[in-house]
Amino acid sequence: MTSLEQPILISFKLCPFVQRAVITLLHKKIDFTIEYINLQKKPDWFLEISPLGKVPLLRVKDRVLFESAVINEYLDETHGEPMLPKDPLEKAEHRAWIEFSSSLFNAQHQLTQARREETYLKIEEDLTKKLAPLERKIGNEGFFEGKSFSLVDSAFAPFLMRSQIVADNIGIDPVSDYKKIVKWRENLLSLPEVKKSVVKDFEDLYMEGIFERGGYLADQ
Ligand SMILES: N[C@@H](CCC(=O)N[C@@H](CS)C(=O)NCC(=O)O)C(=O)O
Repeated sequence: MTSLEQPILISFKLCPFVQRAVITLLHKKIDFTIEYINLQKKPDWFLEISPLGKVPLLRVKDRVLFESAVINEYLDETHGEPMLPKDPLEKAEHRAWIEFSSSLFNAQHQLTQARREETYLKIEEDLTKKLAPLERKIGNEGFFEGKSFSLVDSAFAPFLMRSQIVADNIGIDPVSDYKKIVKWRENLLSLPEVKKSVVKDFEDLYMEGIFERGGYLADQ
């Protein structure tokens, strides 16, 4: 594959939605180019091609794909072993959990922004409640289901990585009460496609962002 034919992923270093696509690209061993932009100062060329002004975008030939879940399905359908079940009912269920994972990113982001303790605790309580059905649903072997890495694993890994970073650096971990999710996190974070899905200084950048925002979490 020449570099001109390689997909180009338009990215932002801290974005969990971008990370999902990187994980899938790495898992499928697809050659790709990554191009970082500054979301505070979006380039004109990006605004011209991004319908929602959001990353990730995947440029493939003369087309532009947006929405991480859609990008991942495209990558899955065009490369290697399928990462979604064949059975339509099971596939729909996996897609539903991928949708669910996006709501966790939002809650996790809100946690890093909450200023007052009361606001923080309310968001944390809601997030913890949300994790209960996930704990019931997931398997006990370190993956969402069974023994192989699926698009659902790819979709949740960025949330799990960020929760581990906050646990390590601040000692707060809404996931810790859920034994299966903890095991799942441990396994996913040990996989090369997940480890290599972020820039080398990701942990520092993520923590810097939290401290710069100066919210409740930064004071712990
Ligand atoms: N639903 C989208 C969400 C993408 C998203 O929210 N990206 C954020 C960065 S993490 C973004 O580009 N924000 C820029 C903005 O909203 O102006 C997806 O799954 O791709």
